[in-house]
Amino acid sequence: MTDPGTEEQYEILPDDYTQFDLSFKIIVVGDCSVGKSSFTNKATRNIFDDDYNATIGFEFFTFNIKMYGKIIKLQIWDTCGQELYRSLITNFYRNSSFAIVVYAVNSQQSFDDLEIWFRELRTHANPDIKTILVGNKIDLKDERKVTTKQGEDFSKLNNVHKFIEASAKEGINTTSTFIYIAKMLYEEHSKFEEYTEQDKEFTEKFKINDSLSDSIQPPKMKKKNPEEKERKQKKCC
Ligand SMILES: Nc1nc2c(ncn2[C@@H]2O[C@H](COP(=O)(O)OP(=O)(O)OP(=O)(O)O)[C@@H](O)[C@H]2O)c(=O)[nH]1
Ligand SMILES: [Mg+2]
Repeated sequence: MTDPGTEEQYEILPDDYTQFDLSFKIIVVGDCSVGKSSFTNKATRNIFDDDYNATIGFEFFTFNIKMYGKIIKLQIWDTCGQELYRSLITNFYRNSSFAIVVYAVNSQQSFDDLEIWFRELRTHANPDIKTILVGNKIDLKDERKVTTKQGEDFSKLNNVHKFIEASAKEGINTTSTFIYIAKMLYEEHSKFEEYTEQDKEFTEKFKINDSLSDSIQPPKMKKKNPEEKERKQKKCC
């Protein structure tokens, strides 16, 4: 994949940055243990943990980025994959602009269960929600069960906006996915807004192309404190 551009085209801001011009809600769903939290943590805080800490209910992340002269805030709801909590999650689908649906390429079951997650989306989300399908854990080359072609075929059949394969562990296609989402949402939003001359000039000067880059990383953040980690249970399924 090619790089979406040089550093000056966007600036990733700290996740506790409070100002913003536009804010959008993103939901992350998929079976338990496929790497939803790892993917989001790596993308937004540049943290990866080899230990499994199952999400209880949901966890909230933010991704702030300045592009086209505007600060865009993505409010990311990382949900847990346990069936027990599925009815709780349905509340989070509402008003989400993008859904990131994750499976693990080394888990046939998580790929088969995509049918369930897309059915949930069709039932509970806004009809115009966009989806990104992520085949995670591509670093586990020897354990791969789901081919890239299978992911692509599923995406075509289910009107997936973008299909990517990723590795939260190696930081492949993590942050760039959120940059891509911010860009798509900004462009969609700006269709409804009249551009000022200044905005137009900025857009021309700092054109960002559509492709993802697998090499972009956000600034390294501190690890979670031990008490917060303790609150999480070790295994969910
Ligand atoms: N090798 C490898 N391991 C990964 C990757 N992503 C996540 N993992 C590991 O997979 C396990 C589960 O990751 P989580 O991010 O907690 O999975 P989850 O989907 O959030 O799980 P729930 O919160 O229970 O729904 C952890 O041990 C991670 O370290 C990856 O890209 N490669
Ligand atoms: Mg999780």
